[in-house]
Amino acid sequence: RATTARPDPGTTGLPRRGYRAGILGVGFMGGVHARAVRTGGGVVTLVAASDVDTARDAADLLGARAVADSAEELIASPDVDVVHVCTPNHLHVELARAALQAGKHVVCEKPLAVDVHGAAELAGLAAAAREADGRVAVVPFAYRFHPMVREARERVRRGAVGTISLVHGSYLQDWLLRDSDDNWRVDPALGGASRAFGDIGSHFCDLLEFTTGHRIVRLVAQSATVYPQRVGADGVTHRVETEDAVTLQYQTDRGALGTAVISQVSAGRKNRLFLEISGTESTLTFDQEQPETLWEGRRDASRLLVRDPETLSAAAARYSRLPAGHPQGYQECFDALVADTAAAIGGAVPDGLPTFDDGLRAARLAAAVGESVRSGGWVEVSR
Ligand code: SOE
Repeated sequence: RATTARPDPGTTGLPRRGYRAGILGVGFMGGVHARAVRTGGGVVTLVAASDVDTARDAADLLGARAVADSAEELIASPDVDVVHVCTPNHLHVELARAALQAGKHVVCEKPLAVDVHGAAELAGLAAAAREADGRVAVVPFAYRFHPMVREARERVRRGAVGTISLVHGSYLQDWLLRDSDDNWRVDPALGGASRAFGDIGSHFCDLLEFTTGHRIVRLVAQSATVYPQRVGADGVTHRVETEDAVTLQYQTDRGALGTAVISQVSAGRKNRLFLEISGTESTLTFDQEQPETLWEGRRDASRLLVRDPETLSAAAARYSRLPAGHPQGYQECFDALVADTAAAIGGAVPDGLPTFDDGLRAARLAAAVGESVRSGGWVEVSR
C-alpha cells in the first residue's frame, strides 16, 4: 500500500546533461513526444520534418529551440542526446540505425520496423550500444504506463488473479471508417504491410504480455479490408493493400487461451483498447478509454478499483501523476515513459521500460499474423 503519490526517486531525475531531445517528425506523435520531453524538464533542442518549411511551421507548437535542415543534421548535432523517431514507419530503421551509430540514445515509435529483419537489426544495434556505453533504446508501448495497467500487472504478479486461463480483448478505432479517410499508414510502402495489426494490434499484444507475463506462442488470424479502394487527400482513388481489421485466436506459453479483435473501422470506437484477464480467483478488466478504473470481478464480490495513489500498490502509485479524482490519461503515459527513459539514461533500471527487444517481439507477432492470414492455419510465433 502506497502512502504517497510522490514518484520514486530511484527512478526519476534527468540525466546529468539534462534531457536534450531531437524530434524527427512533427505529426501527432511528434507533438506528444515533445510535450512529454518538456513536461519532464527536458529540452527539444532540434526538430526536423520531411521538409524545412513543415518543421519551421511546427517548431513553435513543439517548443523546439531550433529547426534542422535534415534528419542527418539533427542526428549529428552535439546538442541532441536523445533522438525521437516519430516519422512514418518505413523510415524507422534507417533513422534509428543512424542515431545509434552516431552514439545517441533513441526513442523510436512503433512499429520499430516494417519487418522482422529490420527490427532484429535495430535490436542488435541497441544491445551493442547498451553494452558499449549504457545507451538506452525505447519503443513507446505507452499504455504500459497507465497506473491501472500497473495495478493489474501487480495483482497478477502477487497471485490475486490465480492461474490465468483466458485473456481476451480488442483494440478498436474508427478513424479509417469511410473510404474517404486516408493516411500514409494505409500505403504499405510507407506504413508497412501490417497496418491495423502493426499500428494498434501491436499495442494490444504488448499490453497482454506485459500485464500477464504470458507469451503468445501460437495464433491463427483472419483479416478484412473493408474498402478495396480509398480516396486520397489529393482526390485520387487508390487500391488498398493493407488490412482494416484483424481477428485472432491464440494460446500462451502458460496455457491460457484468448481472442482479440483489432479494427480501425469500428464506428464510434475512438481508441478502445480493452483487455480482460481471467484467472481461477478473479477477472481484471482494463479499458484505455476509462483509464482511471480497473474492474475486478469475483464470484461473490466484484468491484471497480479507482486510481487513488493512497490505495494502489506502490508499483501503480508510482505512475499516478495527479491526485485521485483528477483524471490522467494518454499524454501522462508518454510523460511517464519519457521520465523513465531519462532515468534509464541516468543509470536507473525502471521496471517495464519497453525496449527495442519489445519492438522486435511486436514485429515477430505481426509476421506470424501475416503468415496465418495467408495460410489460413495456426502459426507458431518465433521467439
Ligand atoms: C493511430 O492508430 C494511433 O495514433 C496509433 O499509431 C498509436 O500507436 C495509438 O496509440 C493511437 O492511435
